[in-house]
Parts: sequence; structure tokens; C-alpha cells
Amino acid sequence: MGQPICLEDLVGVVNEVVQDTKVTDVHTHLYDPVFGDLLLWGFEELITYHYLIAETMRWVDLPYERYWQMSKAEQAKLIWETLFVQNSPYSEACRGVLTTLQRLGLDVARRDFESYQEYFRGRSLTEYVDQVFALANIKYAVMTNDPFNEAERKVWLETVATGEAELDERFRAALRLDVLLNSWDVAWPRLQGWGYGVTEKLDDATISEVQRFLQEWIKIMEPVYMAVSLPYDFKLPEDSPRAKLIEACVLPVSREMNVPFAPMVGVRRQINPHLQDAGDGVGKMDIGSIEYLCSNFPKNKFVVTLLSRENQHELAVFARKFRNLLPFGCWWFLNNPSLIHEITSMRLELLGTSTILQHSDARVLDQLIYKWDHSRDIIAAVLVEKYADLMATGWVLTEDEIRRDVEKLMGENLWDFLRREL
Ligand code: RAT
Ligand code: ZN
Repeated sequence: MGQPICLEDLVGVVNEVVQDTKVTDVHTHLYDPVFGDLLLWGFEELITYHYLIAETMRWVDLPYERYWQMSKAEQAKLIWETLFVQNSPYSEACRGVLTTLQRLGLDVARRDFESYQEYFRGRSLTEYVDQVFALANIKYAVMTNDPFNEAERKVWLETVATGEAELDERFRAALRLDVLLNSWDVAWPRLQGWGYGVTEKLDDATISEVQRFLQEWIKIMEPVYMAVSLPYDFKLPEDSPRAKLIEACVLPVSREMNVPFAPMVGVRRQINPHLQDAGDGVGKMDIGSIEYLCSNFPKNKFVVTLLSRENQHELAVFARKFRNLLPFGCWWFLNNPSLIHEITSMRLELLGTSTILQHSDARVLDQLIYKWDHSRDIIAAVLVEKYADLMATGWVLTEDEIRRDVEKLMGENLWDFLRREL
């Protein structure tokens, strides 16, 4: 056992460990550079993040269509003027842009839009990936990989599966099933077009062909899990194509191939379609559907994140009951300092170290920097409170023990969950 830590050193040690620990970012929308333009990066992408589009549209007197007709540079300028010049940029998404620029060594005090654009011109992407991974201290970033996306599919089939290019091992795949599970009417004709013997009716032949589709893509992508974003009114059991596909196709394959199923629940898709990606909302789900999955499929593994704040306590309580359930992250509208603080404290109190505290959801490479910078500060602050409470009982702690805990909480628990026998 190493040296015990004294109370005066606690803040310093915890902060150092949290900053030093390399994370597995279990959910992002980033891509290995091999996927070309699918990987977004640079100042204009950073500032036109859909979180910022939603905030800008609250101020500007501009028809939505006009915004979408603008060039990326014009959109970026509009967002900059509206949110950073005419207002103080303290929303989390605005602050994130500034943290990122600052950590890249740019001077935000100058408010020099053109110099931020200029910084990225002509940069080598591979070098920039290294720089961002180093600044954010990331070990692995789990992507979101959609086999129904033509551009992405092409790269998997023609470049990765053929061995023409190898994936950078820092990027891990997640097989995303939104089209298959949420739009069966769209999915089955496409599966048919790719040579799978499916029909609209979910009979035995179709079920086994959908299983084959999943097995084949698991072999190609080697995903860490199979994910789907589900609406707040998602229900199981239920008489619907989605419920049938989950129970008859996804769960058996997930179990056999040890690729957990990751329902991400609570979206109200497109409550304002004019905002495109920024147009989704949130709703509370019935946690009974998660209970149904965990208790009826005890040999299956579930990695779960829920969007509504109101569902967070229930999710942590359910994770106490089901060891096949691993809750992760403060997703999307929850990825704000006050909520991360609240949810992180509650999870540590109910689950100890057996959860994954955060993921970035980064859509733009550069966002890894701020999302992890901001989350790390909060995680460290909450952990200091928790360790101080422990020390107040007379418990003795070492730095190695803190490091062990933090590694688990910042992603190691995912790899451990995959190794487990249920
Ligand atoms: O956080 C986001 O950027 C959302 O638009 C979604 O991508 C969400 O995270 C998802 O994975 O569906
Ligand atoms: Zn996401």
C-alpha cells in the first residue's frame, strides 16, 4: 500500500489524478480520419455546432431556410456576432468554444474571429488529431457508426474490410441501429437491396436475415456495443416492429457475440424540424422498459444513457439491482456543469465506482478538448467531496487507490463490463 494521503493534499492529488487519467470516451460522433469528410474539425465546425445554432436562432430575425442557405463561413460569422459579440457567451456550448481556443493557445480576449479561422487553414489533420487527443488526454474515442449511411458504408466495405486501410486504434466503433429499429419501413427495402432475404413481415426468415446483417456488420466494425437512440415513449414489451427486432434479432446476436446493447432513450425527435439537427427535444421515459430488458434478458449486457434529468435517479437505482446494466454519461442536454455535478454526485452515492461518469458526444474533433476539460473539473470537485467524507470517518486512502477508482469511472468500466461473464 502506498503512502496515505492527508486531507490538505486531497484536492491536489484528486485533481492531478483526474487530469492525468486517460479516458475512454464511450460515445462520440467522431470518425477515424480514414472516413474523410465525415470527421468534422476546425473553428467553423466548432462554432456551427447544432447546440449553438439553436441558441442563435432565438435571437436572429431570419427565416430558418436563409440560415441553411448560407455558406459555413457566413453561418459561423452570424453565430459569432450573435452569441459572442452581442451577448456574453456563458452558455455551456459557447463557453466550450472559448475553452477550446484557449487550450489551443489562441487569445480569446482579442475576439479575433478571422485569426481563429486562419489558425486551422492548411493544418494537417493527422497531426491535429494527435494534438487534440493529447490535450484532451483521450485513450479511445468510441464513434457512432451507421451501416445505413451510404458514405460511411462505402468506407467500411471498400477501405476497412478490404484491408486497404487500418483504423487508428484510438477510434473504436459502435454499431448504430437507429434506421433498423426506428424506421423498419425504410430499413427492410434497403436490406433487400443489399441481398438480404427480408420482407416487411417479421417472419422467421426475415429475423434470421436481420441477424445475419448484424453478425456481418459486427465482424466488419468490431463494435464495442450496438446503440440506438430511442424516443421518450419507447416501450417494451410492445407489439411493434421495433420491439420484435430488439427481442428476436438484436438481443440474441448481442449475447452470442458479446456486444452489449446500448439503448439511449429520451429524445423527442424533430419538435422543430426547421432547426434540423438542432430541432430535437427531450421527454421522460418509462424506466419499466429498462427493467424489462435487464430482468428478462439476464445474460445480455446493457449499456444505457437516458436523456431526461427526471430519469437519472431511477436509472441509478435500477443499476443497483441489475449487474447487467452499466449506466453512462450525462447525455446531450444533461452535459451542463450544474447537471453533471448533480448526476455525478448521485451516481457515486448510489453506485460507488461501478458506473461511467461521462462521455463527450463530441461531433467536432476539437470539442473533445472542452467537453473533457469542463467535465474533468466537475468530476474532480465531486470526488474531493466524496473522499473527504470518507476521510472524516478515519478511512485511509492512497493515491493509487484514487487512480484505480478514477480509471474505472472514466471508461475502464466499459472494458471490464465486456470481459465479464454473466
Ligand atoms: O448530442 C448530439 O449531438 C445529438 O444531436 C445526438 O447526436 C445524440 O447525441 C445522439 O447520439 O443521438
Ligand atoms: Zn450522440
